[in-house]
Amino acid sequence: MSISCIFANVGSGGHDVTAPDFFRAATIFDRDRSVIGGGKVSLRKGEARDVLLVPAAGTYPLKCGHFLHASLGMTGMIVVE
Ligand SMILES: [Cu+2]
Repeated sequence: MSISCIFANVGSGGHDVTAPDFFRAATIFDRDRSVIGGGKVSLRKGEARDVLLVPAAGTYPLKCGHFLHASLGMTGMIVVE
């Protein structure tokens, strides 16, 4: 089953969703391959990106890859059941 993942940055600066294991395990539709670079989706302030994919079951870590952002708490987990 494919899902549409909406990544939205409502913060005051740039951020990304770095989850290389999640994106590597998922089937990414051709139209959205260019959105995911280096296992992450980069978002400018106020930007949102819609990515259509088929996720693989598992638990995957995610973080913001910007300098010090993960240490400020921008981390999480993606759980696909
Ligand atoms: Cu960040």
